[in-house]
Amino acid sequence: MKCKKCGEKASIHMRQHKLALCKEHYLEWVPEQTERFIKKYEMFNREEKILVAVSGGKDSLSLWDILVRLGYQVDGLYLGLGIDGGINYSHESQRLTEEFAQRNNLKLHVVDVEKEYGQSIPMLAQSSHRGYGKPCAVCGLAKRHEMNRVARDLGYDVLATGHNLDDEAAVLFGNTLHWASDYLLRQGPVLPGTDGLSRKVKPLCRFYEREMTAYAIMRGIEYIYEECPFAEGSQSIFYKESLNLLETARPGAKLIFYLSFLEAKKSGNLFIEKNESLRHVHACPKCGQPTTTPDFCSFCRMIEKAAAEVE
Ligand code: Q46
Ligand code: ZN
Ligand code: ZN
Repeated sequence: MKCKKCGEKASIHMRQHKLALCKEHYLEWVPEQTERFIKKYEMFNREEKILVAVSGGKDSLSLWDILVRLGYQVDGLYLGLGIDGGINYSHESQRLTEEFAQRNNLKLHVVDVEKEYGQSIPMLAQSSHRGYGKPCAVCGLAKRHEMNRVARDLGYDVLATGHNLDDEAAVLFGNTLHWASDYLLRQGPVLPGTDGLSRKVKPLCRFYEREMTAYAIMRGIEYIYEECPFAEGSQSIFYKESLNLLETARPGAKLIFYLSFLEAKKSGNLFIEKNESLRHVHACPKCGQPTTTPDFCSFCRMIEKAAAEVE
């Protein structure tokens, strides 16, 4: 297989695009495509301040790398979740993130959830009679809350995450199986900001996971290979594997699934009634972030209850 641009030996072949490229041209192609998606979905411009949530994984570090190469004003945010799992996941992912920032002379904010609130994610998940139970539910809630808080407090215009096509297609698959209409309405490359909530963007949402792995490796980015120990056996992994079966038989199926959804949504052809509850938004009296739950937001309630149990 030869590179379509220069005819040298190709390093990657993307069947769904019918495109093969050598290392040099692949490392040019990825930022070019990213720039195209940023413009197409009107994610942000070069005057805006961007905060990218970095986990130490290949996607978020590559996203940071790409945005810097494209000349955007972008700083990083690492959230310390206190997840151990034998491989000391949090410690290792933080070390790799800090190294990346240092090596490239980039500004990184580090927030430790346990230091900030007196509880790590596993502690919050373990606290009894709260009903939050699963670590990923607690973790997702805490991550969304903290990313938003830091972006707001430090004056960033946009929050960027490294979700790739495999992530987005798996979420879409799950939401479709459950016909979760309010989630479907909110899914997309851009979630517009509202009062107190930053705009959220996913510039890598059209890249396959293997394309991001190839990018990280070709760029020599050192990232954490291990998955979070809580990810094992999760539903989203099962959805990803199911979609991979489909993709093997029909190259491009994942991309078509996701892009057709975006098209249907844009043209108003999704038969979803607007959820009433989305409209009753008020500011949480404790942290000021918008919420639809009565009184305090779910995050502040979770922290309060967990703290009360410790006392
Ligand atoms: S970090 Fe958190 Fe993920 Fe680990 S506990 Fe679950 S949600 S799996 S992306
Ligand atoms: Zn080439
Ligand atoms: Zn709150």
